[in-house]
Amino acid sequence: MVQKILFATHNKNKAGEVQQMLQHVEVLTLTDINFHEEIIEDGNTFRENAEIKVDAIQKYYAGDIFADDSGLVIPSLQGEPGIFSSRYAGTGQSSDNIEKVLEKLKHKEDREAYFISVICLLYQGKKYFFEGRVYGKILQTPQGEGGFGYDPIFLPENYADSFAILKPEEKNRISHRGKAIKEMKTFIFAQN
Ligand code: ITT
Repeated sequence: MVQKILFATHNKNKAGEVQQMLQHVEVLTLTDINFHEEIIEDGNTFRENAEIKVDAIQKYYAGDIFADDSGLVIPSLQGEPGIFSSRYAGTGQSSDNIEKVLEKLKHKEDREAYFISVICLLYQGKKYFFEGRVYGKILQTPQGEGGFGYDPIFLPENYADSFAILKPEEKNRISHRGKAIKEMKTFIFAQN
């Protein structure tokens, strides 16, 4: 059984969600190992960027490591914000990213979108990948105070509330990250 795993992230919201799903495992983050450098995510895909994060940390940490690269994909905007989700508006502020999405969708009828999470896991020296997606729509205006990033404007399919209104357990149950983590968990358990 894995007792401890390093989640190669600087994002506290992601770390909180993941710790809730891996309750019997100690999930360390980059803060816990005192890694404060920026990792340059210059890959062209979520998968490449997830692997870049793991590779950057391998030299500093000897145990099992995983990284999540995730984002919001809007087909009617040619896939934007996609791999640029965290830096879409260029200010590092989620409210600005949301505003940019709403502005670009202003005259579009098609507001379909999905979140995707790709996890790269380095487990006992070998790399494995897991993916999760959740489909839905972009709301006309932000709704709710919870969650992070684009949560206030994302309405998951078959739900009446945005990700920022759903309880954290409910978001985890249906979210892109929740699904990818569940797959990783199943994989790790099967190895033991
Ligand atoms: P790390 O690379 O340190 O893990 P990050 O926030 O930079 O943190 P990403 O490069 O994977 O992570 O960018 C993901 C962005 O996509 C994130 O900052 C949000 O803007 C958005 N995003 C991903 N998952 C989300 C979720 O569950 N809810 C809302 N927005 C999400």
